[in-house]
Amino acid sequence: MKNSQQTKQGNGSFLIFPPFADPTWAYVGLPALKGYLRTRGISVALRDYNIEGLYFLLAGKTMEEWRQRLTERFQALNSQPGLTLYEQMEYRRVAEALPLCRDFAACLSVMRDPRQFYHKKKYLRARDGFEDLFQVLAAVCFPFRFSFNRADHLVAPWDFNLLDHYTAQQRSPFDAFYRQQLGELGQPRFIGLSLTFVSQIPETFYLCRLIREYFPGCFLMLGGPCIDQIMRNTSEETARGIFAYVDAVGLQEGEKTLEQLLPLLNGENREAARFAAIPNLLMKGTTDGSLRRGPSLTFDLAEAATPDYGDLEPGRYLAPDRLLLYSPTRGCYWNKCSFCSYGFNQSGRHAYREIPVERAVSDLRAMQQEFGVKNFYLSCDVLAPRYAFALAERIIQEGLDIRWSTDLRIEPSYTPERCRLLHQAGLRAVAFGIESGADRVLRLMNKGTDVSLIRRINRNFHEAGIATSWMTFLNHPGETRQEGGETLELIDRQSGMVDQFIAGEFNLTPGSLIFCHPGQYGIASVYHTQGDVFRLFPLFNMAANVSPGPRQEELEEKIETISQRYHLDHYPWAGAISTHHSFLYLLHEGQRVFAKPWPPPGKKTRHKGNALPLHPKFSLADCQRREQAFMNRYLTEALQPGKNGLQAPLSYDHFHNALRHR
Ligand code: B12
Ligand code: SF4
Repeated sequence: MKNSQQTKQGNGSFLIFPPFADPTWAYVGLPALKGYLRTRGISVALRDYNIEGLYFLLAGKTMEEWRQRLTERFQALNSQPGLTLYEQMEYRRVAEALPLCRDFAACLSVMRDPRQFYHKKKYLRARDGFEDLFQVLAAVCFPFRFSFNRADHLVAPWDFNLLDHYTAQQRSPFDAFYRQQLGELGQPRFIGLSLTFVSQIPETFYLCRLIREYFPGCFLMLGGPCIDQIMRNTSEETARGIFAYVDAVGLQEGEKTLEQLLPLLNGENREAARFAAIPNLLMKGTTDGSLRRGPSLTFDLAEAATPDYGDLEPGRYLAPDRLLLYSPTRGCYWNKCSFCSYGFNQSGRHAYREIPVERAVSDLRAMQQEFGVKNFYLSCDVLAPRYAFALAERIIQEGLDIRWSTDLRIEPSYTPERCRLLHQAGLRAVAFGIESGADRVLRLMNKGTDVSLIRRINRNFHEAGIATSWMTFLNHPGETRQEGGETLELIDRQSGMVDQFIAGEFNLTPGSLIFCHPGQYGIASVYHTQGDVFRLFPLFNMAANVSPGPRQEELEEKIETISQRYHLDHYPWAGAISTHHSFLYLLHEGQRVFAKPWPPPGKKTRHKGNALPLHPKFSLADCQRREQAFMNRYLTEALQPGKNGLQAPLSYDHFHNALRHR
C-alpha cells in the first residue's frame, strides 16, 4: 500500500476488502467504486486486508508464536489421561501441523520471482508450502479451516452463534493484524467492508465487531455480491440480526449509494428521510425491528470511471508480474441458464450493460500507463460477441499492447477470422461455460448451444492460438448417468483442443431458475440446514421418478483418467481456470502448458519439518478413524430434512450437542 498520508486517509472514509480471497491480484469491486467516487469529487481510501493479512501470516514472528502455541497445546493434550472425541480431533491436527511449522518466506519469494516461479518444481514446492500454512492455521484455529477460497467450521455453516463464538474467543488468525491496522486509521467517519465471496464471511463480521470497539461513532456498512445474496434470500429475522453488526447494507452496485451517502455523513443534516432516498441502501427503520430500503437502482455503465488501484500496489500480490482486473461489461446478455445466479442477474436488477468501447480502451491504456501493466483479466459475467469484436478492433487500431483473458459464451459468430482478430488484440485465454456434452441436457439448461457448435467454436479459438478452458459439471437435475458420461466423452475426444477443464458437480444456487422453480426440474423439495441462516447452501431432494442417482464410480474414474493427461489444480494455483498464475504460465509456455502432466515435484516437495516435542501418547490413526466414523454418522442424520421436509438439523449448536450425547 502507498504510504502517502493523503491517499491513505481518504478523508476519513475507508473501503476494506477482508480475507480470505485470491491473493494473486487485487479484486476489482473497490477500485471500481473509488474510481467512480473520485470523478464525483469524493475521496475514499482502500485497504486490501486480504493481501496485507497474508504478509502478516507469513511473518516469522507470527509463525514463531503459533509454533509456541501449538507446542503448548500438544503438551497439554498429550499429558491428559484420555481425550474426548473433540479433543482427539484437535490433537491430531496439532500433532500433524507442528512438523509443518517453518518460515514460509521462501514460498513467498518463489511466487514473486519470475526466475523461480516458472521453474515448475520450485513452483509446486512453494504452492505446497502455502497449503502447509493452511494446515498449520487449521490446527491453531481449530475447529476453523481456511484457504484462499474458504473459511469455515469443521461441519457447521456460519450462523450468529458460530460468528459470536468466533469473535468472542478471538479465533481470527488476523486479530493482532487488524488491531494494528485499525490503530492506523485515525478517526474514520465511514468504513465500508466488501463482502464479495462466502470465504470472507467470518473475517468480515469479525472486523465489524473490532471496528465497533475501536470506533463506536463510525458509520459502518457492508456491500458486495455475497451480502446482497444473503439479504435477498434470508429471513427478516436474520436480516435484522445483521444490523447488530452494521449500520447499513449496500445492495446491488454501490456507486450511486456511496455518492449520496458519503456527503450526507459529512454534513449536519442527517434526517432519516434523506437516508431513505439513497438508492440500494438498506438501514434500520424508525420503528423497532423494521428495515428501510432505498429505491433499487441499476448503475448506468456510461457513467463508470477508470478503476482506481492507486491505494493498492499491484506489485505486492502473490505473482511475479502485475495484472489488473477490469470490468467492461456487467450482467449477462443471455441470462437464462437454468442453474446460474451470477451476481445479481436473476433479480432482474443486473441487466447486461457495456462501457462504451472507446472508453474501455482508454481505461485500459490509463491503467497500463499508471501501473506499468501489460496483463489484464476482463472480470465480468460475459462479453457479447459484437462488443468483444469492437473492443478488439479498437485495441488494434490504437496500438494498445496488452494481453488479456476473459469469459465468453459459445456463439456461432466466433468464426476463424474473428478469433484471429481477438488473438491479434491480445486475447490469450478464454473460459467457456460448456456445462454438458449432451444436447438434451443443454436444452434442459436453456444453454442455447449444442455439441456440434461447441466443437466448432472451440476449434476456432484453439487454432487462433487462444487457450480454451472448459467448465463442465455433472448431475444437473434430470441428467442421466449416460448423459454425464457423454460430457466426459466430449472432453476426452476434444482434449487435443481443450487446454484446461473442470468436471464439477451440480450445485443448487439461490436465485437460479432451478431454485425458483424446482418442480419444473424434477426437484421434490428444497431445504436448508438449521445453521444456514444466510440461506447460502440450499439442499434438495429429487422426485422419486427422476432421480439421477449418486455420482457413479465409473464417471469418477473417467474424470481421473482424462485428468492424468493434464496438470490441473484448484484455485488460485497454476492449473486452475481463470487464475493469474495459469494465465502467466500460458503466456510463458504456450497454450498447451496444462494439457500435459507436469513433472512430479520430487521428494523435496513436502517439507520434512521438525520432530514433535514429545512422542504422541495417543494414536493419530485411531483419532482419525474415530473422527471419520462419527462424522459419517453425524452428517447422514444432520443433513436429512426434518418431518416438515424443510429443514435439516445441522448447525453449530446441534453439532456440539451430538458430540456431547454420542
Ligand atoms: C469475474 C468473477 C470471478 C473471477 C475473478 C474473481 C476474483 N477473485 O478476482 C474468477 C473466475 C477467478 C472467479 C472465481 C470465483 N468466484 Co467469481 N465471479 C466473478 C463475476 C462473474 C464478476 C465479478 C466482477 O468482476 N464484478 C464486477 C465488479 C465491479 O462488481 P462487484 O464486485 O459486484 O462490486 C460492485 C458491488 O458488489 C458493490 N460493492 C462491492 N463491495 C462493496 C462494498 C460496499 C461498502 C458497497 C456499498 C458496495 C460494494 O459495488 C461494486 C461496484 O458496483 C461474479 C458474478 C457477478 N456478476 O458479480 C462472480 C462471483 C463474484 N464469484 C463467485 C464465486 C462463488 C467464485 C468462486 C468462489 C467460485 C469457486 N467455487 O471457485 C471463485 C473464488 C474467488 C476468490 N476466492 O477470490 C460468487 C461470489 C458470491 C458467493 N456466493 O461466494 C459470484 C457473485 C458469482 C455467483 N455465484 O453468484 N470469479
Ligand atoms: S451461465 Fe453464463 S451464459 Fe448462462 S446465464 Fe449465467 S452468465 Fe449467462
